[in-house]
Amino acid sequence: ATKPSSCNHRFHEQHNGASGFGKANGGAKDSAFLGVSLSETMKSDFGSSVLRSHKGNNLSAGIRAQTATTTPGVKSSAPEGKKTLRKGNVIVTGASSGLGLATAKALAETGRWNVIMACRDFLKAEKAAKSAGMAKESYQVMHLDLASLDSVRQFVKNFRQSGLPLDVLVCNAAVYFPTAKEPTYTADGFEMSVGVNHLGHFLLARELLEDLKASDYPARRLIIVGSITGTTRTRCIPSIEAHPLTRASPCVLPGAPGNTNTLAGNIPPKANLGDLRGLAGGLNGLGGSTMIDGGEFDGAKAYKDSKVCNMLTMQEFHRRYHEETGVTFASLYPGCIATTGLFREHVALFRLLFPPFQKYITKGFVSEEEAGKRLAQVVSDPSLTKSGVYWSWNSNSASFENQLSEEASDPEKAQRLWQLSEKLVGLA
Ligand code: NDP
Ligand code: PMR
Repeated sequence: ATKPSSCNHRFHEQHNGASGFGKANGGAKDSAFLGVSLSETMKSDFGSSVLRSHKGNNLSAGIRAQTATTTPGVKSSAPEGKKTLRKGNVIVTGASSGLGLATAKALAETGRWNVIMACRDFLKAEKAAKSAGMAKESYQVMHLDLASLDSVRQFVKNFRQSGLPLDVLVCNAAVYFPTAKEPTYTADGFEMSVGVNHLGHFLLARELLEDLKASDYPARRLIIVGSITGTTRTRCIPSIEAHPLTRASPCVLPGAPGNTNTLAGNIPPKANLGDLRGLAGGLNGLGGSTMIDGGEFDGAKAYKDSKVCNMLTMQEFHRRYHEETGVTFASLYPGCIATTGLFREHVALFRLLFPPFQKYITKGFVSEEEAGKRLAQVVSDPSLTKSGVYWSWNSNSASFENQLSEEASDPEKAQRLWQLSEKLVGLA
C-alpha cells in the first residue's frame, strides 16, 4: 500500500484502553545475590572482565544528529532554493516508560521528529509524555498491544489511516518475567516474553516495511532493540593487564577498547535457541514446549532468547531487504539501564541492589536519559546509516559496531527463525 508522502497532521488517535496482558504471575524464586549465585557465575565459561574498571559514561554526550547538517533532505521548497528536511515520523513501541520514553523525549526535543508512541496503555503513555515535558505537537499516542496479533494488525491500519508517512520504526517494547514459575501467554497463545518481544514485533516490522519503503525520507530505518544478555562472546583477545581482584585477564573485543560487553551474556541462564523445536511447536505448551529450544520454562531465559531473536531478525531483514529497499536495519545494546520498569517483576532485593551493582561494580550502568540519547542517535544520526549493525557504546559514550555471539549471528538460524515466525504470525 502506498501512502501519501506529504506530512498530514490530521491524526486519528485510537484508544482501545489498556489490555489485561503482560501482568506478572507466580511467586518469587529464591534469590542469591542479584538472583544468581556468585559461585555459579564464576564457574561459567567466561574470561572475566566484570570488574574491569573504565571511565564512567559521559552523560553529557548529546545526539550528534541534532546538530548535524549533512543529511540529504526530502525537500520541500524553501525560499532561495534552500532545501529543508521535513519532520521525520518515527514509531517507538513501548514509549510509555524507560528507554522508549527517554528516546521519544530526546527525539521530540530536537524539533525534527514527530513521535508516534505505540503503547499498550494509552493513558499511561499520555501521562508519561506530559510529565517528561514533551511538547503536545511533537507526539501522538496510538494503541498497540504486542501481546495480540490482532492489535498489531489494527495498529498498522490505524497508522495508515493517519496519512503519515513512516520514516523510522523502533521496536523497543519488552517484558521480562525472571521470577515466574509458570509461563503466561499472549492472546494468540504464545509464551509471553517471546510472543511480545519477538513475535509481536516481527509481525509489526514485516507489515510496516511496506510503509518504510514508500517513504520519501532519505534515511529510513528499522531498529530492533537487542541486548548484551542475549550475546555470549565470539572471541576474546586478552589484554595485558590482569584485573587486580580477579587476577583474570580482561577480554576486549577488537576495536572496542574498554568494552565489557561480554560477561553479561554468560550469566546463567544463558540464551540458547537450540534447534528451534519449541518455536516450531508453537510455544504454547499444548503438547510442546513454551521455550524456543524445547526446554523447561524459564522466564529469564525466555527473555534472553527473545533478545537473540531480535538480533537475528534484524540481520535477516538486512540480508533480505537492505539492498532492495535502501532501508537501514540496525540493533543495539543501549547499556545497562538498571532503573527501568523492565525489572518490575524481579524480587525487591534485586531491584534495590541492581542499580548500585551496575553503577559501582560492573560500571555498565547507564541512565535512562543517556540510553535514550543513544537510541535516538541510532534513529537519526547521519553517521549511523550502516545497515546490519549491532551498535554499542564505549565508556566515553562513543558508538561502535559491536560483534554478536556465534548464535546471534548465525545466518542459518536467522533464516529458520524467520520462516517459523512467519508461520506463527500468519504471514506464511
Ligand atoms: P520498560 O519496562 O521501562 O519499558 C518497556 C516498555 O514496553 C513499556 O513501555 C511497556 O509498556 C512496553 N510493553 C510491554 N509489554 C507490551 C505490550 N504487550 N505491548 C506494547 N507495549 C508493551 O523497560 P526498558 O525501557 O528497560 O526496555 C526497553 C527495551 O530496552 C527492551 O527492548 C529491553 O529488552 C531493552 N534493554 C533494556 C536494558 C535495561 O537494562 N533496562 C538493557 C538492554 C536492553 P507499559 O509502560 O504499559 O508497561
Ligand atoms: Mg548482569 C560487565 C558486567 C555486566 C553487565 C554489563 C551486565 C549487564 N551484567 C554484568 C555482570 C553481572 N550480572 C554479574 C557478574 C552478575 C552476577 C552477580 C550479574 C547478574 C545479573 C542478573 C541476575 N545481571 C542481570 C541480571 C538480570 O536479571 C538482568 C537480566 O539478565 O535481565 C534479562 C541483568 C542484566 N545485566 C546486565 C544487563 C544489561 C542486564 C539487563 C538485561 C537486559 O535487558 O538484557
